[in-house]
Amino acid sequence: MPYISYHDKVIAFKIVYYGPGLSGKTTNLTYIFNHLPEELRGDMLTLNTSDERTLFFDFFPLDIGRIEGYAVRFNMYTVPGQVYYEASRRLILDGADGVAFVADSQPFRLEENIDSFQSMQKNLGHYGVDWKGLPIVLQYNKRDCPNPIRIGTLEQRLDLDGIPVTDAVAIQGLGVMETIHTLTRDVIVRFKL
Ligand SMILES: Nc1nc2c(ncn2[C@@H]2O[C@H](COP(=O)(O)OP(=O)(O)OP(=O)(O)O)[C@@H](O)[C@H]2O)c(=O)[nH]1
Ligand SMILES: [Mg+2]
Repeated sequence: MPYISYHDKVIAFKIVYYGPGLSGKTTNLTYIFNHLPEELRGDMLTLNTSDERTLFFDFFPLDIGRIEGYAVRFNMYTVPGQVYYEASRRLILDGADGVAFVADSQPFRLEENIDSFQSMQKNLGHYGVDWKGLPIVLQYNKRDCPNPIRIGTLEQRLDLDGIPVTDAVAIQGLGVMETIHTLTRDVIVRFKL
């Protein structure tokens, strides 16, 4: 559930970009950040290793307007994808209202996508959250790579019937806005129900 301040009239949702290392989570967030009007967003915080990998998380707040008198904010996060940061990933997932799962379409990354999705399911379960009830968008990123995995592969392997899917070349901005629009719409719809 989002954080609601009745006093300040603010509703804050948490959006998390999850996925295996180097799948393009930070690239998605940076693109969104750079293509928003400045007045809608706060500063972007990135904590990187020396080789540009996410160390803990990336973050920026996005104010999208008002719903019934309440200012609506999306707090946008990425997790670090490298295998040994599992504890950080779990921590960042706490309280997520929606997840964009950024998969890497390169064929040799298939199993890492699957492991990462399963770790997300497990980490949500740790907080008592059934991932099936959570808005999730599955983004097949890096569609510009040679022989990208077929769309549908991950849904089939992970039994994800009906999950919203987008395809993207995040490095060129393709599919990035579509992914976040789909996700934020689903998050708001779920909240209003
Ligand atoms: N060819 C191609 N490269 C991409 C695409 N999206 C991202 N990349 C590249 O992939 C590399 C990793 O991108 P990041 O956004 O840092 O990946 P990440 O998922 O944040 O990685 P971690 O922080 O380690 O989990 C960078 O060199 C990006 O430029 C894409 O659509 N196509
Ligand atoms: Mg990153």
